[in-house]
Amino acid sequence: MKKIVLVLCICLLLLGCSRKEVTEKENSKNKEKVVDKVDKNNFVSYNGDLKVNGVRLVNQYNEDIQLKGISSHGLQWFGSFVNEENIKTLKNEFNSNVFRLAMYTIDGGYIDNKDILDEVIKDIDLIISNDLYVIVDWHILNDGNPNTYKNEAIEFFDIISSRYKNSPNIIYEICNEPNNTSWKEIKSYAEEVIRVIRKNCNNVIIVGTNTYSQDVLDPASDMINEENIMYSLHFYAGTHTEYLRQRAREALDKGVALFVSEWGVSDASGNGGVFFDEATKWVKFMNENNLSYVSWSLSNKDETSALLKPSSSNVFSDNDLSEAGGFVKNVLLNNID
Ligand code: DCB
Repeated sequence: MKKIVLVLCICLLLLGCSRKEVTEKENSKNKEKVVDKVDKNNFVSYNGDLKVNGVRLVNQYNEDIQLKGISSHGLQWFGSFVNEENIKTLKNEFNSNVFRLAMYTIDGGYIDNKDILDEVIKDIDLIISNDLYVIVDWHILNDGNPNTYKNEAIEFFDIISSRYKNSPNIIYEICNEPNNTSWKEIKSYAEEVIRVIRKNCNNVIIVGTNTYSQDVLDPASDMINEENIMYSLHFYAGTHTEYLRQRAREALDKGVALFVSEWGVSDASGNGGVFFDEATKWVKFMNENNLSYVSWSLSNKDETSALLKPSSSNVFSDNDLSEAGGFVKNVLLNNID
């Protein structure tokens, strides 16, 4: 009797092991299938929740990921360019996998007119329905110190992060370009806003740095002690050159995870140039370091950094691309390096 029980036990054990082997094989087969299927139509469905691992941005499988795309101009002025046709063009013809919504605080933005919240939500939904990542940018600029409108920022990010708490698509950019302030001020603002977002979700949060998001060495010695935090590096090729790339290299060496959430081929005013030689050096630098980048801006404003000609209507095609627009399209299609 005992023998029979023993044999039975061994049989069951063996059966269990071989079952496990089969499921493991099936799992790895399925994963291969998923990888095969990744294309622009299931970019977020495949990559899922993004994470920050050291200085690297990775997907849900811990694979390195590089986001590349375009930023809107101020939604209060050029919001009509964020529409279904244009988002599809950017995804299908520019290979963009991310779009940034620049919601100004003042100068006609959220602080001046809260109705813009409805537009932001509509735009986020449009971008999610196209399976792209979306950066929700609290676009401080003339307000310099992010603490100026900290309470409103907390209110805004609480609304958005509770509404989209289960959505892997969203990246939070909590202060576009602090200036004339200090890292101490920025960090204390960031910690408060991060606490509010973290009540709802663990999505990646980008924190701006002082001097229009150029002082990327500041966080190196005083990092924000939270998961999935990146720091923004912004550049305009006519103003920012090798010295800023060198600073970025040092910051990366010191463990500062960088995200280039804004860059342009113009000078720092958004106009002047174009500066394609310097921009090409930057693109090379970003690709070599697998940095994600987002170009300023999807608008037809009469300025060099605008990707569309002043004559362009709200729905654009190749003929509407400005010099900058043509260059940026080639960058996104990997034709420039
Ligand atoms: C940043 C801002 C962005 C700004 C661009 C280009 O500003 F994040 O809002 O965009 O870079 O300057 C420009 C638009 C203009 C608009 C103006 C004000 O292109 O059409 O009139 O915003 O809303 C920077 C970046 C770097 C520096 C200065 C600024 N810098 N800045 O290094 O000094 O003062 O706007």
